[in-house]
Amino acid sequence: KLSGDVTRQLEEFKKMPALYRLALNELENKIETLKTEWKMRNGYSPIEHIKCRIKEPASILEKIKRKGHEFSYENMENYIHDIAGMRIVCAFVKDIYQLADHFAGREDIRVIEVKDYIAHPKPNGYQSLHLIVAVPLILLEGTRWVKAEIQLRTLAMDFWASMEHILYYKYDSQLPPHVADELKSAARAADELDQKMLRLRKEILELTASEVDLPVEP
Ligand code: 0O2
Repeated sequence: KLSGDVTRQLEEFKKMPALYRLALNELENKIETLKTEWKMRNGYSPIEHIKCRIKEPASILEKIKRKGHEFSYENMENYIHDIAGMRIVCAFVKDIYQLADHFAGREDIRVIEVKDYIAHPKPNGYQSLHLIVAVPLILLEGTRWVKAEIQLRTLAMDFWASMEHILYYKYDSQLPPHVADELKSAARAADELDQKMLRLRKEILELTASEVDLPVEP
């Protein structure tokens, strides 16, 4: 006969995919609302597009192992924060921080942790702002706050990260140094592209403002 604790863990484990899926749907709705409202207000939304995914069981197991833990429901809850994952792709870096500030001020999203790989890129060149958040799910048993990871990136950062993911991420052996250097230099190129686009935006805004005599946005 299974002990009470194991039975409870099994029950939780069975409910898990549905809970994460529902929480992710809630989060997606919030972001869609925000996107539409921003567009109606300013004619422009800082959100280019969003993508959601639930982590595959095999990938959860592999990540717990990679982090040096045994598989258990507790370890999964404690160490894996990105079972529900959302990626928000923005046009400009300043949009990313504007969104992160917005999330920090909301009552229906708790920001638990911020990992700023834009200010501090990973050694391989990876850039993104990661937020570990919790969103409330109103269930019959009461309110349950479910964790999710939001990755915020520019289009250029997303291009680099998607390519790197295809090419190398989770590749088991060491990369030859010249390949690692090339990847890093591609990340710098993405960063330069972001900065160039921001300069262009500023110039275009200045031109538009001078034509119609409007104050220029900072
Ligand atoms: P997948 O397959 O994309 O889901 P920690 O903060 O140390 O507890 P964690 O969760 O590894 O652990 O934190 P981190 O570094 O914030 O990474 C979370 C996710 O960010 C990864 O999930 C990737 O999606 C993405 N990521 C992080 N580093 C890189 C990188 O160097 N290149 C790319 N392309 N993506 C990266 P997974 O589960 O590792 O992978």
